[in-house]
Amino acid sequence: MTITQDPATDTATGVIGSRLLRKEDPVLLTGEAVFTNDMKVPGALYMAVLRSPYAHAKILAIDTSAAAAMPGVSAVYTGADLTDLWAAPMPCAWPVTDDMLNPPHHPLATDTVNYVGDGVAVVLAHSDAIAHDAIEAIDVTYDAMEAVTDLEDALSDRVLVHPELGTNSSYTWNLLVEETDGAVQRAFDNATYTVTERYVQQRLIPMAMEPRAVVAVPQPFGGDLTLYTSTQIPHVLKVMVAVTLGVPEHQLRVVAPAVGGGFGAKLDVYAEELLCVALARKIGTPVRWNETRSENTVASIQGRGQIQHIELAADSDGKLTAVRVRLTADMGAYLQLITPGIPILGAFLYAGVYDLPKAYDFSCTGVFTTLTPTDAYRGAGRPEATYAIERSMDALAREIGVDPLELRRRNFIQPEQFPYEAFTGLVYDSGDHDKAATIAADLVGYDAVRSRQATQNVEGSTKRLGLGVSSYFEMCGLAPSRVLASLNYSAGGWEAATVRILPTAKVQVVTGTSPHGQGHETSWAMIVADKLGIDPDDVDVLHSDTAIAPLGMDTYGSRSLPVGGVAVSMACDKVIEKAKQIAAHQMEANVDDLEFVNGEFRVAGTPSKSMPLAAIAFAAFTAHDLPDGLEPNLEAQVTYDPPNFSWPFGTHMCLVEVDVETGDVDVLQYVAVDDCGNQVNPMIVEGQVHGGVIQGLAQALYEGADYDSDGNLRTSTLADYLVPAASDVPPITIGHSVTPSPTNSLGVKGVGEAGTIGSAPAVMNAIVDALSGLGVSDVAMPASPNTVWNAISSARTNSTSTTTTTTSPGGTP
Ligand code: MCN
Repeated sequence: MTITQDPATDTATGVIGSRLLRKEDPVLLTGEAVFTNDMKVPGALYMAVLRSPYAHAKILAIDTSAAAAMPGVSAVYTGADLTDLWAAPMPCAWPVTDDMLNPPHHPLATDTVNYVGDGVAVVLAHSDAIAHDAIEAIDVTYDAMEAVTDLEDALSDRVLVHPELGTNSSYTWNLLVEETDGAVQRAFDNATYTVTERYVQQRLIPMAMEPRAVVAVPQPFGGDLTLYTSTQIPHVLKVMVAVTLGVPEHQLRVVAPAVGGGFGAKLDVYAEELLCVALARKIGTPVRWNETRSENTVASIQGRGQIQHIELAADSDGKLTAVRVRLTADMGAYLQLITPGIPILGAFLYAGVYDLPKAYDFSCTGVFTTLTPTDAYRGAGRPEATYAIERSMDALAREIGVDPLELRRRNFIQPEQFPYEAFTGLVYDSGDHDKAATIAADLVGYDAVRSRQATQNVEGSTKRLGLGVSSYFEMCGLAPSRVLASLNYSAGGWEAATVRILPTAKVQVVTGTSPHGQGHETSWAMIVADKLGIDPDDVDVLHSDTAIAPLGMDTYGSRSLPVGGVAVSMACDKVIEKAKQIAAHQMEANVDDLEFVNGEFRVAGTPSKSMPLAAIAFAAFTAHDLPDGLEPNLEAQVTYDPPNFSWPFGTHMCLVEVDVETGDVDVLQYVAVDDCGNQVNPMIVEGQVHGGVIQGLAQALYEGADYDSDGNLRTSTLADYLVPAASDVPPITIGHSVTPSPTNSLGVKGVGEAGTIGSAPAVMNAIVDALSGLGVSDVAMPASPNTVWNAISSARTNSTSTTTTTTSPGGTP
């Protein structure tokens, strides 16, 4: 990977901004980290889940007798056996409309199965192997029904997934913003240019290195229970388990041990978590479950799954005058934790980074199918929105006959317009899109590539160069909580932090974030070290255990730094304020005369009179000589509800060479320029961007959950579902600009999803750019050689049956 840094902004002098190696890596790299599945729990019973092989079927009978009689099997339960254990259906925390339809969903199906992988029965046994053998011995009689796998067919209600609802549509959510009534239609009527595009966001299967795993351990005499689980959301999960199972919340502890990635798929409340807790309580024995890789492909949520219709209207200069979007979003068989809200998260981004007047019309219908439920996957709604606007901006550029980068520049929100109140009413905190685009263009050698293209993409050449551009906003750190309430989102947007200076001046930080690969232990230690003037090695970051960190909103949506990290910084400020009172008292100085520099309090103007933080920490511990009324000990807690979202942004560019004879796409160069405000640790930022880019690139070129018309997943192994290997990853050049956020004291914005948001449209725009000279105006994702070759062939067929010739700035006809 080539790393390029904007020299004007590479000015780190303190701990913040330095490229500190991650504190969490040695234990991971040496295999010493303890993941849920590594936990030794004497006496635990292993749970295995029998899953439906049908996408849609009635359960006529279940015979568990043979399984129950197998040696080593402790119990077998069907859905009907366990109905008394559920105090409430499985939770959906985002009822996006008041009339949203949400069929009751329990951890095991009882009458009907609604997707391949739906749980039907469980076995508890003395080993994992016995449990898996025993589920094979359960005999289920099904009456198969027609599957519903096609989104548009689902919308027609021809076959109902949940007949009791009377429709497959769960909800329709609208956002119409018009300066005056009819502004959108008028803009389209008066437009010089319009484009109408249809894109398909294929379903993706999140592939964390660690599949899910659960261990539920009840205390011997009833009462408390500890749930260890590979989750991103121990705090949210605790509340949801309490509500769904009727467990007293104060008797429940949730721990996320080392978690090997989540990418949104572990931001959920899963049937297996509820089953393990419910069964452990029922029988008073620890119960554990490990997801197999093949289960992971059907029993954990999937991402994306949308059909997008987008229309742009533009004036004679190519300035956008209106955007209209119609989405059909695949919910799958049931609504999981935030399934319905995912496309709504994108609703605010279909005008991208452009200065759109109040002429925006968005509508989304969430539709049930007989497929695995969908939910958050890295970017969650925002990559989809960015894909649609960025692909259609290229279509508009072709329509006008202007360079795609030039068209973007004509439409960018300008730096002086920030803070910018968007047509949606949301305020974008800060930005400089042209700067990010210019850095990207320089890194890719934009003009030189365009000339190479003109020379290379001549008639008859079999290798075509294409250059794709994508500019984006990443809407993250969603807050304040009352704004989330206006979207019907059931959780808050705040985060909690405690900073505790121990008697020997070592520091404990307790955070409500729950890292699973993002490096919070390092980043939070850096923030504290910078603030307190100490060594980052002297800071220990405690997280992901509700007994240690009882308050939190967890990790997702690139929120942890702009909300949780800022809370840590604020807790440092609070602890310094308390320490200052002790220092003033002990130095017999006025509090207002003290300054805190490099870890010590000094009397302003009298540098010889100082007291280090370490001395104050010990004084706070002994409490022998504190100011009257001041509580002993040096710790502060903050719960921070930010006043606004944070808005990272950037421009990605991708250079490809497409072999028109085979459809093979070779990514020659990838440039990602991301601006996430001030960077706490540039190395972690680059890692996040790098991983994110590869996930977007994977959607563009390789990955897709492919189902047959009966609802069977055809890509259920890693031989069929093409997660890119290291050798598939092209050279990635990372650059960045720094535009601090004015919303928080650290000036930071999140970055965890940026790479994924920017990358898929950059890659696909590059492919279409390479082939536009051949009449290709769209290629579906994933752009496998076969798909690309078919797109070329049908364009050739069309061009021989018409006299129209298509031209583009990128290609030669
Ligand atoms: N960071 C920084 N300076 C910035 C922005 C971020 O140094 N200006 C650092 C932060 O301090 C933190 C990391 O970058 O160490 C990511 O911070 P942030 O952007 O706040 O994102 P979160 O920590 O909230 O992570 C969530 C995000 C999401 S939504 C997905 S999905 C995702 C991702 O992070 N899943 C991941 N990155 C992942 N990385 C790994 N290894 N595994 C996953 O499952």
